[in-house]
Amino acid sequence: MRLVEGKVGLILGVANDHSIAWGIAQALHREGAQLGFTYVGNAIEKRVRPLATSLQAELIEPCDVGRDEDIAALMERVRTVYGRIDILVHAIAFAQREELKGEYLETTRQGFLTAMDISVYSLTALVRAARDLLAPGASVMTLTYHGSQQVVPNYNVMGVAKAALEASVRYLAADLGPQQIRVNAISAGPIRTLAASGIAGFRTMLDHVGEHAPLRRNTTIDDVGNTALWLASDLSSGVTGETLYVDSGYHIMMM
Ligand code: 0WD
Repeated sequence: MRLVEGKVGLILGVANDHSIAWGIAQALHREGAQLGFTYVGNAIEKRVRPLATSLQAELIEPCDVGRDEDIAALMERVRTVYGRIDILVHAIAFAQREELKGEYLETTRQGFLTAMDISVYSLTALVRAARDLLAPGASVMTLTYHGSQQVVPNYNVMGVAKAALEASVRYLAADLGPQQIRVNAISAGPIRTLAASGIAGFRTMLDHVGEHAPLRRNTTIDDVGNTALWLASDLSSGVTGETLYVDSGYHIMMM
């Protein structure tokens, strides 16, 4: 019996084959999950469709998580195609490029609200809309980064957003626990993806972590995928409201 055999997973946040969500999708597929995918915009659709099709996805739908009507339409499709959700993966974040360099102090109101809306509120919006589709035993997960806890140069408003995201995970876990639905975050080490390329000095960060992390290497999307698989499976049945680090141990280091 494979680890997530027969479970239905909905994955938001595959942009290409470097995406963390793609590492998660591959691990879930390998262990028997049926997967649905979303994309935002035509350029991303061109990349997501072939990837999703290669994993026999029955559902490939557009969804801009900044739009409630998109989220509602997505959940109606999920209801028709699968009738339930066992695994919900939120691997989405967005901040304007100009917010991801220089001083946090220079964050604009609009930049702050956009980062919060797309990177934080979207998880709550999705879970709200999916509430009656989430089956008992379901696992919801999101992706975060240690810039939520300590100051990482240039991460700025996204660090503030990730702190709010991690708090949202705890509140959602408390709300949904009585229905036996679990909500957790994976705090990944830096990985070279489309989203990461927007952060000033990302290359330097990657090199530093690779040299100084306890495991002396950077995190891969397979590392994250395998932890996500554990969170999605019943092996983690007692774990909710947690932020799990998958970062080669980097966050335990000081000097
Ligand atoms: O180092 C890293 N790459 C880390 C990423 C370390 C720790 C955490 N993370 C987080 C990110 O903050 C994000 O929450 O992992 C999550 C996934 O990010 P990723 O895999 O690094 O990046 P990417 O492959 O770019 O996927 C994120 C996608 C978007 O890509 P682009 O680059 O086009 O913005 O999120 C999606 C989009 O596909 N996205 C949206 N989806 C729906 N509605 C929206 C939106 N409004 N905006 C962005």
